Amino acid sequence: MPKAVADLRHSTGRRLPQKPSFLVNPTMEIELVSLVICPFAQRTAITLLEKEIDFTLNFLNQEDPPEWFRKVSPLGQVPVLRLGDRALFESAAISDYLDEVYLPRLHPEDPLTRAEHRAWIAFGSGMLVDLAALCSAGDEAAYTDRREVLRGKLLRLDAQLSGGPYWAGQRFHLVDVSYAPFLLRLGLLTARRPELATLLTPRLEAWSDRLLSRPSVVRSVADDFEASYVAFFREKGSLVMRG
Ligand SMILES: N[C@@H](CCC(=O)N[C@@H](CS)C(=O)NCC(=O)O)C(=O)O
Repeated sequence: MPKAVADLRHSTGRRLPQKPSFLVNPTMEIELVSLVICPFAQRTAITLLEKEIDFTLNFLNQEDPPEWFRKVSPLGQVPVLRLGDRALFESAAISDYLDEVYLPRLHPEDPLTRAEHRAWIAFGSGMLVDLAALCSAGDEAAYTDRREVLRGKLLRLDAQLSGGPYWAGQRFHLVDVSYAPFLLRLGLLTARRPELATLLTPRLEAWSDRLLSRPSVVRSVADDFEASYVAFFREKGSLVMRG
């Protein structure tokens, strides 16, 4: 097991005190089922770490997924969060559940603002798909096309940012969590293709720096994350990962 994975096991959960007891069984085992390179599962890991919830991280063997996984994950996707004898799939549903049950609250209290944050989280999910498409592009034309799609979306994102340091100002929210995996990957790609640095406006760059230095984000990936990420897309004939 990679060191970073073992490190994830140590923390103590803090639960909302006023919640009815049926919401949380204090002895419930929590297990995050992940894939090393999965940005959606990374969102879940960051959320668990931010809330200091005890959990075990396990990586799925995609070649031979266990029977229980096939049952609980209808699309065969991670993350899956096992909670005792129940299980959740879909990273946004998992985050919402964790936020309702564990402190600190990472969604805004105001319902309208919370809905706006959820909408931008969904927008960020689309950007994760766009980024995977950029990584999978096998030639310059496809790569450039994907890069420009991302540039347009990042400009939309820039227009949403507050004065910082986080999305909505001083407080860190789930919407910040949701973009950290994207920004981490973009940083790795920029080291390989320096022109990608032009995708980030100064505000986006400052936000990215702040998110990527957050301990929960640093600890949310396994030691072999970068090597696995490069290898995964290299196998697909990726232009960016070549060489
Ligand atoms: N909408 C899902 C997306 C999850 C997803 O795309 N997971 C990918 C890995 S990053 C996966 O498990 N892929 C395996 C497959 O589709 O067979 C979520 O937010 O949880």
